[in-house]
Amino acid sequence: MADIAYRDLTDAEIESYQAEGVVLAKQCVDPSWIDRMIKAIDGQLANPGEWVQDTNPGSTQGRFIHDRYLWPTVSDFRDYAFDSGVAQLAAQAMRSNTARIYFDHVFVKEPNTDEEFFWHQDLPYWPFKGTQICSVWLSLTDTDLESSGLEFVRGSHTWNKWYKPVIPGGEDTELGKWISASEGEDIPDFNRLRDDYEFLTFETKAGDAVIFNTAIAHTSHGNHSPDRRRIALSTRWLGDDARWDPRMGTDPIVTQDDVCIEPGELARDDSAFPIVWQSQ
Ligand SMILES: O=C(O)CCC(=O)C(=O)O
Repeated sequence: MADIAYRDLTDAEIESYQAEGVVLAKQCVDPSWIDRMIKAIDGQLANPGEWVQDTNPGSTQGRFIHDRYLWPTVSDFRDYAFDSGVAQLAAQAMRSNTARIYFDHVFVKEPNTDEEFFWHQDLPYWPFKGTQICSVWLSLTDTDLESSGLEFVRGSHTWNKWYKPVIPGGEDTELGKWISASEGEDIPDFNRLRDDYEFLTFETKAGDAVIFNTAIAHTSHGNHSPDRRRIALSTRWLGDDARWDPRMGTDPIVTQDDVCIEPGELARDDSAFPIVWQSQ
């Protein structure tokens, strides 16, 4: 366990994460990770993994790509997950004694990409239950709302809501059909409910992280910049109270066949979900 944070979260940042469900943590990895991971991501786009989704393969404009679960097989992603210090930040935000890696997720929106990421919570897609589960979304390029920064419904992680996962446009795919088998209520179109809820959005510089609870409703808008790429690397973390819960429709990257724990047990499978950081 080599994970030593570039910096700690402050008490105020931890408090914000807990109350709002999300916090912007400015400059929280060594700057050398930025170029290294952009190169690794470009390598990944040229040679995509098993789980890639790509709206416009090969183009440098109008293209939204996401790829995930890279740390088990690609050394740069493994090094980032284990050595950049983001596990410690996740544990601090969650007030957890441990942070186990679940998966990593690359999101690239090339210039002039209209695709929005629909409103969603992450937890209904994942085979876990618990309150100490989060993402550390690292901005590798600068973002604002125009260039596809993230947007959140403030405090929605506390609503005790379970919104059904969807893959818009992907309903006919194997994965889309499987995901549509999930439980839950339809998520409201928060874009039409601007007066009824409070929203949070952040301008980020490369090296800033947005850390958010897996139950918070969030989206990303299009990248309307004519020339700026939007590149982010999100890592997904399990804290002390995360329990294995492989329901119908959850993400098939890790299934019951891949773990040595039973449904309902704490996610203490050191091989599938290794501990990257723990308190002394
Ligand atoms: O970066 C994006 O476009 C979407 C990010 C997101 O939804 C997530 O990390 O859960």
